[in-house]
Amino acid sequence: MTDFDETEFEDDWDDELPWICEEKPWRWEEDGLTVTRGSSFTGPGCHDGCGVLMYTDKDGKLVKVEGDPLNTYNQGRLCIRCLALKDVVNHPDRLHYPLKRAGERGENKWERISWDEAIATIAEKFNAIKAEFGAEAVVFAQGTGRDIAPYLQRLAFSFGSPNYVCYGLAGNACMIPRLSVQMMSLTAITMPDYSQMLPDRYEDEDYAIPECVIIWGRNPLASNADGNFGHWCIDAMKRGSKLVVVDPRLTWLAAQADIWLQVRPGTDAALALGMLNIIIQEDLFDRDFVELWTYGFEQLAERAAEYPVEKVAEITWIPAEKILAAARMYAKAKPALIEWGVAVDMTKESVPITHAINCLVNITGNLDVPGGNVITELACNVSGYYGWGNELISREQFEKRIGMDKYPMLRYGIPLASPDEMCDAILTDKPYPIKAMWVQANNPIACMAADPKKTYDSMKKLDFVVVVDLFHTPTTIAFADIVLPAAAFPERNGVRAVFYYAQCINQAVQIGETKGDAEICRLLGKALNPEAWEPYESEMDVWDDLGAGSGLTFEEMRNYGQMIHPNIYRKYEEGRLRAYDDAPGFNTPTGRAEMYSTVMEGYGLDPLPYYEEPPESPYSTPELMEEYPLILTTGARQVAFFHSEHRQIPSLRATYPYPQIEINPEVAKEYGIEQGDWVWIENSFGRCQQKANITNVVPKWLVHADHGWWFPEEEAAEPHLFGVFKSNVNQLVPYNCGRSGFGNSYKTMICKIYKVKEGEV
Ligand SMILES: Nc1nc2c(c(=O)[nH]1)N[C@H]1C(S)=C(S)[C@@H](COP(=O)(O)OP(=O)(O)OC[C@H]3O[C@@H](n4cnc5c(=O)[nH]c(N)nc54)[C@H](O)[C@@H]3O)O[C@H]1N2
Ligand SMILES: Nc1nc2c(c(=O)[nH]1)N[C@H]1C(S)=C(S)[C@@H](COP(=O)(O)OP(=O)(O)OC[C@H]3O[C@@H](n4cnc5c(=O)[nH]c(N)nc54)[C@H](O)[C@@H]3O)O[C@H]1N2
Ligand code: SF4
Ligand SMILES: [Mo]
Repeated sequence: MTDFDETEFEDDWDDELPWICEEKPWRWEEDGLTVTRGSSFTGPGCHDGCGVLMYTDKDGKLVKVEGDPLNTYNQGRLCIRCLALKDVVNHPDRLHYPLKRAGERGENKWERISWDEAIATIAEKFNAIKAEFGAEAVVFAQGTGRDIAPYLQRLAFSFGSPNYVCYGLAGNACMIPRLSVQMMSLTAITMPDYSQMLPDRYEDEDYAIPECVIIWGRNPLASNADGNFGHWCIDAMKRGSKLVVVDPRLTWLAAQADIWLQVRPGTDAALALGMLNIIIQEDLFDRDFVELWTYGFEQLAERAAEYPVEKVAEITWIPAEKILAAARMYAKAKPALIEWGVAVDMTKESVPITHAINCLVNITGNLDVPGGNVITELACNVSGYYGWGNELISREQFEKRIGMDKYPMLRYGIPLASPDEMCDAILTDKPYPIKAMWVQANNPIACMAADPKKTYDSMKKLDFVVVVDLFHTPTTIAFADIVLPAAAFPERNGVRAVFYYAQCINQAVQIGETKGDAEICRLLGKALNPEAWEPYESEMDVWDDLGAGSGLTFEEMRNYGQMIHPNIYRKYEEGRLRAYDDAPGFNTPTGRAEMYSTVMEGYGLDPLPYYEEPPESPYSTPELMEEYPLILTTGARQVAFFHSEHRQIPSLRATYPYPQIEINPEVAKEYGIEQGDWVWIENSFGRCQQKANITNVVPKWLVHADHGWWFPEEEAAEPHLFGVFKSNVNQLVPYNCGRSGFGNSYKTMICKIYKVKEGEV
């Protein structure tokens, strides 16, 4: 971008660095429509804050959404879910008013109530439970990362409950394993550098295009995950980056890759250790970086030597020559980046995978260099952001957080309670009774939870449940005593303030009485603990506070559309990473990037990466493989849907009408299954039905099944619950986290398949 001027603002986060931004109007008239510039953070769900232009007509109705060409993040591009946004906002099934249950739970009978009555009733119930059982008996649950996290934690802590959780996400197996390893070994968070922190993007003189990109257990074109716009990797490829893809399925990117490593699910740690070994043995590592900035190289080299390439080929089912070629390509490329996805979290022993991949970045000196894996300046503060309200809870209450005694790593990364332990705690009343749950943007039984029937039993046992959502879901119908209508992003104001980035979310429309999640938390917070929420008299006070790092109020920030905090590379050289002094290095106990983690060692965990077979596999349970001969991976993202959302949006559903299981043509033939047949997928934990999609995307030994399916067009009331248990593949996935407390086998199960008989559909 050429027209990007730098404007200086006072800056709380780092007063040396002015934010980079450019004045642009946030609202104007065009061809009889009003255009509102904003950011797309969330609902409906997505991890990204793409710049959008929202067009409303004279009746105030959203009629069109386009990508904002002036936004450097997506540069005008949008995917189909944002293009279909008006269909979400205007959908007739949207929740418009607060509802109180009128019949028994599960009957789907509701009575409209006012916001005042809803908030007063919830506060009264929560306070009564607190008086009898303690504040910890009320759990505050969210789904995947949206912008709820800071408010929800603040709400929980101001009430006195330490139990803030992603309910049902067994082993916290999304992002938390990756984050916590980085917090322990770097005390910082990295992200692949596609120039997103530079105003002129790829053309910026400070940037270097990665010579090699490794996409590891991620499908960015569909997922745009974790604040990374998916097409950035294509931007890099167009500018010459070579591509390595680590994926058991032949994704579109795998088909374009220079090297495709078709890994057996769950064996990624062995692959990473094998690559480390090759790079060390062949002297391809960055000796200077290793000597100056890392800790534990000798021990790591010794551990990696236990993974010679032939052994790794046997474990991963990837030919040895491909592993050698990939390790050499990555190590010789300067710079190179690794973009990792949730697949590395979704095996039982996930922490050693993320640890090993981090070590690859470290030993090749690709840490915090242009075009490598960069530490984002604000990411150093990210725990501060997520820690909003930390001061409101007493140490004594905090220590009651479910699972923290058993899994001390729950203190690192984004600290949440253990979903596995929480489910058991509710069912057993141990270590103490749990009585109520506030469920905000979370659809556990349809999507997030392993073992959805056990999760269902746990939620049914609760005395009082509130669900905040855009639509009725199986979760609202089955459990809610009160349902609150949440606003989609065009219906509210807000600030997306993550990592290096701050951007205003501007309200374009009003739908019924929906409210934004922050506002809902603020209203309940005020009712539960007026003193703690005293500084926030209105929603605007929250946004002024969250954007305060820029020195601007929300109204002022609006005129800048998007504000980028400039990035300085190699922060460890300048003492920018240390909490208590300005010494060079990292904020770890050794002051170095720890490949041998002294923190993990302190917790009695293996301080080095290692490989362990998934609990169900051809090698750990050969006897079970006789009955369940196929490896099952699940939940690869589809562009049309965000998890369990969007099934009721006709334009999106038309592109993907049913849940599908991908089956290799030879396997389908062997089982007499034809394209479009309904198929049972079954293992020792349970079964579900999906439609056969016969495709060479999967090899003969693997099937892939969709996650998050329910059928909004079907009967809502119990026992049907929109058919939530018909196609839910998590019935085949148990709660079974790794020894760190993190990781679960969502993507590494085994199964058999057989045709559904007539009458069983
Ligand atoms: N088998 C299998 N299961 C998986 C996965 C997998 O790969 N395989 N992936 C797992 C992962 S990584 C995750 S993170 C979970 C996700 O699990 P969830 O987060 O529970 O799933 P979602 O469907 O995204 O969202 C839940 C609800 O939030 C509502 N919602 C959306 N936006 C908003 C908002 O802004 N405010 C409010 N109040 N509500 C909103 C939606 O309408 C939806 O009903 O699923 C997990 N489940
Ligand atoms: N459209 C859309 N976007 C989303 C979401 C959504 O539901 N829909 N969900 C959001 C959320 S919460 C998350 S966590 C992210 C996740 O997004 P990603 O990190 O991209 O993860 P997935 O799409 O689940 O899986 C990525 C790839 O991992 C492969 N894979 C499966 N098992 C393994 C394995 O054992 N090892 C390796 N190396 N690869 C494996 C799959 O074949 C798949 O192609 O997406 C986010 N973005
Ligand atoms: S990645 Fe796609 S769905 Fe997500 S905000 Fe951007 S355009 Fe919208
Ligand atoms: Mo996730």
